[in-house]
Amino acid sequence: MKLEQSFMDFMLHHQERHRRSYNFLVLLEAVQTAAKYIQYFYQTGSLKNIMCEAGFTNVQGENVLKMDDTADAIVMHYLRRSNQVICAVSEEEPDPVVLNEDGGRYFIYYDPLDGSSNVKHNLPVGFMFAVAKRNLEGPEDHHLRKGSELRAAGIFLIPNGVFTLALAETGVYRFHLDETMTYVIPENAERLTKPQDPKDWELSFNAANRTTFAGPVREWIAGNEPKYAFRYMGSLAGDFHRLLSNGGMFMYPAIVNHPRPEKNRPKGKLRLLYEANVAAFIAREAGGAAIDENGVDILEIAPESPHQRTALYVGSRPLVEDMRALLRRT
Ligand code: AHM
Ligand code: MG
Repeated sequence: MKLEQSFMDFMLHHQERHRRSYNFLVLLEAVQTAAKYIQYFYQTGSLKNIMCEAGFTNVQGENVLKMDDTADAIVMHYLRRSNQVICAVSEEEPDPVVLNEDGGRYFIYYDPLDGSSNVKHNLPVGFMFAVAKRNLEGPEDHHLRKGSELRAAGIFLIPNGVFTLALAETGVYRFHLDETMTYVIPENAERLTKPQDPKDWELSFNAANRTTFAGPVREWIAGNEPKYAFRYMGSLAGDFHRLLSNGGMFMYPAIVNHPRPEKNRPKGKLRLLYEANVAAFIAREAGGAAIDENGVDILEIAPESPHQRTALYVGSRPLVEDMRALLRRT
């Protein structure tokens, strides 16, 4: 009988090897417990009639689904119970939520259910999160942290039961849910940091928006599109998941040429703290890169507000650098 290594066993040994605290372990235990509940509710969501709209909008003016609300309540509950979190920023909460002001050690930024348009079809969505540590040396300043200060970021792909975790200066690991709802790391796990073969690279963006992109981006697409396969699921969590294995580039550029100017999104669509930073941090640990519309590293953007948006180009370094050169030329 072959028994795989569980996620908690992996983390315990990782923390001990690097002489790190168990607090982080407790936090991740809360995060993975929340992910399993989201998984369960998502799998049976159509039967519970929670895959539909909740009847209100969030702080960003988007229609909230009952499932969004359920997922957020689950995550917040387990984060609060963990006692490890000083403050949490959620896509579904208007303001950062203070959970354990005195005893908490971590900041967490999360999107409990990324890829809303997939929900009513039961297609893949993601619970995405990023973790930064409080200032242990001096008084806590409560500032939103830059991506370069993150200690970890991860994506639970739901309902597929796959969990990708990047740990600072350590690498990227992938876990799968087994028969007992335990995340395990298969013995023959694929290495996500290996250089990918350019013949497998894929491009991923919403092709319906292509005429609305800035000139350099359209130029890049025209020159590169024929060379690669094209895949788009409409969920960053799912699309980025593919790229981690195959390589290539996911992009959600700024929308600047929409025929209806009110539909322009000069700052992009995706949120910096709990979408772009999560992908950018994982990409960095896997050897890739991520930039915004000005060619600035996503991880170097100093956040000014919890729900700030950014354009995003993330994936294999040669493609991202190529795009950076074009964006910087203008
Ligand atoms: P959400 O957080 O409301 O689900 O929106 C974010 C999602 C990303 O997962 C995805 O990459 C993008 O929005 C898809 O947008 P579009 O439907 O415009 O292609
Ligand atoms: Mg989202």
